[in-house]
Amino acid sequence: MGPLESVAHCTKRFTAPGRVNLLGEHTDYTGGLVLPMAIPFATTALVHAAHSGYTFTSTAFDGAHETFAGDDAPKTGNWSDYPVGVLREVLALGFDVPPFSLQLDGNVPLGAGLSSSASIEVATTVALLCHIGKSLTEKQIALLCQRAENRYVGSPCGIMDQFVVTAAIAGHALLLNTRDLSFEHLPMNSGALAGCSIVVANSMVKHSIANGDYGTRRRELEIGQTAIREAYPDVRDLGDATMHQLEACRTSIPAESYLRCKHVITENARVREAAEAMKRGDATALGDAMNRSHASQRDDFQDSVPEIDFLAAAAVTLPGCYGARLTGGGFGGCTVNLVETAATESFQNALAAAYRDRFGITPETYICTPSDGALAQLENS
Ligand code: GAF
Repeated sequence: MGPLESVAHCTKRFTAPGRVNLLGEHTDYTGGLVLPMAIPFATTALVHAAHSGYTFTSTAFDGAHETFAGDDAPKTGNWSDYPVGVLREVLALGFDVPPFSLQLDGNVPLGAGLSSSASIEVATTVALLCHIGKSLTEKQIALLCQRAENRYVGSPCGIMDQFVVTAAIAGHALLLNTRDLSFEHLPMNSGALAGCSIVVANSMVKHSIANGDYGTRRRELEIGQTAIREAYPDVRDLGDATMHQLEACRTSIPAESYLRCKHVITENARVREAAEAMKRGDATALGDAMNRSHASQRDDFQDSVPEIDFLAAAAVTLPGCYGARLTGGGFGGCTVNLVETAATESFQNALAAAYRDRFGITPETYICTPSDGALAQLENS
């Protein structure tokens, strides 16, 4: 996909989807691989020129209707921090931004690990770029949105969400190398995968990556990564590291760091396996990699919760399910399931009934077709 300026017919309403990650969790801030896809939930941004100031409104997010004028709006700790953060990054590029009013709405489930935040950031960026008549590539858009989240919102996320929300194309997963941002679109309809669907199960346990757990995991990984780099100067980051190297450093790092690094190193290998399985259309191998990924998150990365473990374990006992795992930042949110299309309805009903019986909570389940990212949606509009 080319820069935004290649889109001749800039409209005033812009959309950016959410995402679900099929595999490659917590690998996107240590130079690793990820395999997400965009989902058919989206944020819409409607931009109008205004006489003065910068105004952001929404009637959708958490039922709030909030208006802020200016990029110096106080941080609120809710949805408006994301577009304000984006505006600050657009201004930091030195672009002249005339006054505007931006209305944001959407249906990406909030706090569910489906990237409602990146969806808001990217929709805002695309709308503002059109408003000011400037162009950025998909990489620049993703990095700008990540900076907005890291610097202004204060959440230490990696690059996966912003990248896939910007650059995904329908019918495909996106294999992204987060070290150099090289990527490949992998079709999800070859071989047995043609008869499969992605079903997302929402535990309704909310998570936030701005709370301490995500940052703690990052610090634990950095300790292990530093030890490996010191012992093996050729290793740039955990994306290069091997289990042999980690084992050699085991006694010099805390036990938690060892486990977190073990997850990341083995997860990068599982992403490679999964990408090959996807190319062969091998649903069994893809599902198997997903199941092993969940076990690694539960036991080594330790970012799961009992509700999510239950959903993943129950899913794989149901007919037609090839694999199930925790998706996204963790500590709640959703599982992603690879299910035979013919079995999806019975799968959804049985999983929801089992979860309700166990926790007294009604989960939501969504069939997610791999969807277009923001730039492809713009081009097709
Ligand atoms: C969250 C973050 F925003 C991503 O960057 C990524 O680290 C993910 O958690 C875990 O894989 O979605």
